[in-house]
Order: sequence, then structure tokens, then C-alpha cells
Amino acid sequence: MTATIKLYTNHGCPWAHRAHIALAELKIPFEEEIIDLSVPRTPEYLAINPRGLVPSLSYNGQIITESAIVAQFLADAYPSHLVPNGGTPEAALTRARINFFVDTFFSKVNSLYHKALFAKTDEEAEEAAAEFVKQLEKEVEPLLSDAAPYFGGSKTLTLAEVLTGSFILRLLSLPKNGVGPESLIKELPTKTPNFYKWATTVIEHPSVNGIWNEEKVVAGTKARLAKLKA
Ligand SMILES: N[C@@H](CCC(=O)N[C@@H](CS)C(=O)NCC(=O)O)C(=O)O
Repeated sequence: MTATIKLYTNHGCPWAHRAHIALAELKIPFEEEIIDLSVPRTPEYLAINPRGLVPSLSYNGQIITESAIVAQFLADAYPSHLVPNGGTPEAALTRARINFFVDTFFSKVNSLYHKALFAKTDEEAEEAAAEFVKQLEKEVEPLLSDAAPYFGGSKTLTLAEVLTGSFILRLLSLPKNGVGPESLIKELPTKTPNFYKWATTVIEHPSVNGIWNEEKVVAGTKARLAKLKA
């Protein structure tokens, strides 16, 4: 029997975007409800997710929250090329490699990217951008040496791209559109060729860019920055 799936989402949210990538790649039919994040959450939505965040996934009436858990749930419930289900040492190793990559991306570099974006002075922004490139080179670049074109030599999207794709879209797009210093991305083709090749391939994938609205995200981020600096 087909499951009834509803995604509570907002297309401007990179965390919610993870669920869209998983659902698109797994070709799972679902209904969506857009949650307006510019106003307080309704009591109805807070009953679904008391934290008031998106995404939330309703799977046959069971609520699952937190984007990484939602994506992992979908990958587990619908076995596919995204990630091998456990049970063998090989599968466990692939899962460990993907988890390590995602953990490295978020713990070592993504926060530095945001530091550069939201810095108070140009000097601070340039400093954070230089550290971002340095850490990307040191921590992430070696993990993509066998990407072909996706993580771990996979010919198809993996859970690594499901969990990072929406952030990669922003990472490459925002500095090109006047958000954050250009030094965040300028030297990536030469300093981090594995990353650059992988990232530019990832953002072309229709499951990754299906709900991406560059103009809206750029305008939204500019507005957030202006509000913070006011
Ligand atoms: N750790 C959460 C983060 C989700 C999150 O921060 N979502 C933001 C939108 S991008 C949100 O719902 N914000 C609403 C608010 O803070 O009021 C996840 O991975 O699902």
C-alpha cells in the first residue's frame, strides 16, 4: 500500500530542502504544506512540531522532524542507490564514510562560510573566507578525491548529496550575487578542484535544484543581512 506522505516545508529553507532532494530522488509522491516562517507558527503547526521548525514529515500520520532524520528515514524506508541499508561490513563502511563527510562539511567549513557572510566588517569577512577556503582544502577536499561524479565514486546521487546539496547551491551562488566576499569561491577551482568539480555537478542535478529559486534566496539573504546590520 502506498504511504500517505505530507511534507511541511518552506522552499527557502536549506534544511527543509534536504527532504525535497530525498523525495525527488526516490520519486516518492507527497503532498506539501508551505509554512510561512515570517509569522509566528500556528497552534496547528506547533501541535505537529512543537519546535516550530521546518521540515516536518508526516508518514501515514506519524510525525518525523529534523531534516537529517527525515532524510535518513526516507532512505531507510525506501532502499535505493542513496545509501546501502546496514547488515554487512561493506554497507556499514559506506554509511560511515557518508556520515563522516557530512559531519566534516558542517562542523569544519559551513560555519566558517556563514561567519564570512554575516561578518560585521569587510576585514572580518575576508578573514573568515580565507579560513573557510583553508579548512575546505584541508578537511573536505581529500574526501572527494574519488567522487565520480558523486560521493565515493557513485554514478548516482547519494545521501551525502541529499544532506549537503541545498547548502552547496547557496555556497556557490551567494558570493556570485553580491552576498559575502567573492574570495569565498574565487579560488575554489584551483585550490579545491575535487570539491569544485563535485559541487558544480551536484548543483546541476534536478533532484537537487528542483525547488531552488536563486533570485528569491539571494533577495531573502540580502534582506536578513540588511536587518542585522541596521
Ligand atoms: N535542525 C533543524 C533546523 C531547521 C531550521 O532551522 N529551520 C528553519 C528554517 S531554515 C526554521 O524552521 N525556522 C523557524 C524559526 O526559527 O522560527 C533541521 O535540521 O531540521
